[in-house]
Amino acid sequence: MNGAESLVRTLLASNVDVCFANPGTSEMHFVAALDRVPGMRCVLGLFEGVVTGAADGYARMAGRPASTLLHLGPGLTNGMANLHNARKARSSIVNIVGEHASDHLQYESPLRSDVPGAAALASDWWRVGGAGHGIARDAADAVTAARSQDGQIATLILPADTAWSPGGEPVAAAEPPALARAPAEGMRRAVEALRSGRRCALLVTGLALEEAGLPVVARLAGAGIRVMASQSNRRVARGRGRLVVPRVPFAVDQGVAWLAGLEVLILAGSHPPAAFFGYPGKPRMLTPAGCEIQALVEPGGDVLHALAWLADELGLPGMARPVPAAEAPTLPADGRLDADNVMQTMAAMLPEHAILCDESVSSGRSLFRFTDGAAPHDYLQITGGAIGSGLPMATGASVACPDRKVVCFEGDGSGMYTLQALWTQARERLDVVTIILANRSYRILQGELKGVGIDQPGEQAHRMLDLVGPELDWVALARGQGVDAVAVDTVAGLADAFRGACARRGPFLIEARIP
Ligand SMILES: Cc1ncc(C[n+]2csc(CCOP(=O)(O)OP(=O)(O)O)c2C)c(N)n1
Repeated sequence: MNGAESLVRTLLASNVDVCFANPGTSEMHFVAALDRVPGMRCVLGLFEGVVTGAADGYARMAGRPASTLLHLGPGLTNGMANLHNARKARSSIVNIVGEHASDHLQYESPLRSDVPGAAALASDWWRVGGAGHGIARDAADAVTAARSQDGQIATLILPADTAWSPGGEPVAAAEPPALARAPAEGMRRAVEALRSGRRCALLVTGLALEEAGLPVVARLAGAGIRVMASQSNRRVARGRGRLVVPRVPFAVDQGVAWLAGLEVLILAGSHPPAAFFGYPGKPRMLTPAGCEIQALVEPGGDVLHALAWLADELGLPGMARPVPAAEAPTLPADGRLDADNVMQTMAAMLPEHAILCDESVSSGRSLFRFTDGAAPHDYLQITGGAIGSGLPMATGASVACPDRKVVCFEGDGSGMYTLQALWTQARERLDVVTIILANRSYRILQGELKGVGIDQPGEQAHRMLDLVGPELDWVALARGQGVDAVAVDTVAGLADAFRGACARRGPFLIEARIP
């Protein structure tokens, strides 16, 4: 057994049985091992951003890591933006990055680069494999690291000679250490604040917003405690019957207004709510000046334990009252499509237990308003602000949950970063419906330009922010990759197209033409 085979067997023994891949020469022994060792589902992505974004979507829905296979420094850095998004989500990923043979690295060959330096950019754990531990131990450690602290990015750099040299016996990854619990001092301060009569809020994220976490959150919210969710979260259980946990608004002014008057913010697994960007003359933090910020439990810690403990300490009943019913969305009147009626139509038609992947950018402002009372679903969003996340995320989510319909809202600008994900969806016959919000612009950036004080953009600025001349033909772009597609510009057209897409399995794309 060579090192590559030992590595694959170790991944399988550690319950990592999907590999999103874009290989090259340095990974050929690994590729060959995939043939010799049955059990690994290999999914080819035609750009590394697809590979890493799919691994992110997979981890969010499967609750365990997939592996990726990436080609040296350039392959890893091509996949960096979605690794960054995944890291912000605390998704669990094991990257295997090929590297030159150890005795070849001394030469200035074309693909030689600083792979550990690149790995450090978006990994919580990384190691050059084969140096002392044996590749099986390295791989097992990588899996344990990826599963630690509620999800991390682990990158194992695999020198080619390590892959072709004899490998040791495969091992199974050790269980990750238990999640860190809230310290008693933090708990005491939180209880004291909540009992003090000061205006307090609890900011939650992570597992608190998933199906198993919401009842714990409901105990607190049901007792009148103001509970809010971070602006971006890994996965949120939403829709009919589920507690609505309002999110900190995206826009600075809205966020500041929303948090105005707050005296204590208690963080449960979340970071303090900073503005997305620093703008001239605007605050950097959304909380009011003087607001006390307390950490009940750190990011990556045991949020569910902390919240349940807090509810117990406050003497709250074990079961919350039933969640107040949100209004069920209805189909809007027929007419020309716009961003809001797309969201309303889709909310009204969302299939039960769909997975909703959201990279709608400026078009999705009303999404939550309409989907609060939609059919129960899981909501996945871009978490690190690096666009190009939606189509790959939908791809990976569908690999993790083949029996659930995946619906992906995708901006036309963001979609172009990683549109090759459609080819993977076609090849793997994934049940994903993509709705392209075709407004032919980087609409959000047009607003951002105003936000930094430019009211009269010139010709150059216009040309940097619109997507015309030529217009993107998403139906052709999809069909050219094996995904059937249709363009619509009315509510009735969208409803018809989506009904058709739901009546069948497999990928489908709807270009929703909006102003
Ligand atoms: C990797 C990366 N590059 C560039 C940006 C800057 N950026 C933010 S939004 C955006 C355009 C998004 O356009 P689209 O998806 O069409 O959504 P719209 O703004 O039209 O709603 C760009 C280029 C980014 N966030 N991430």
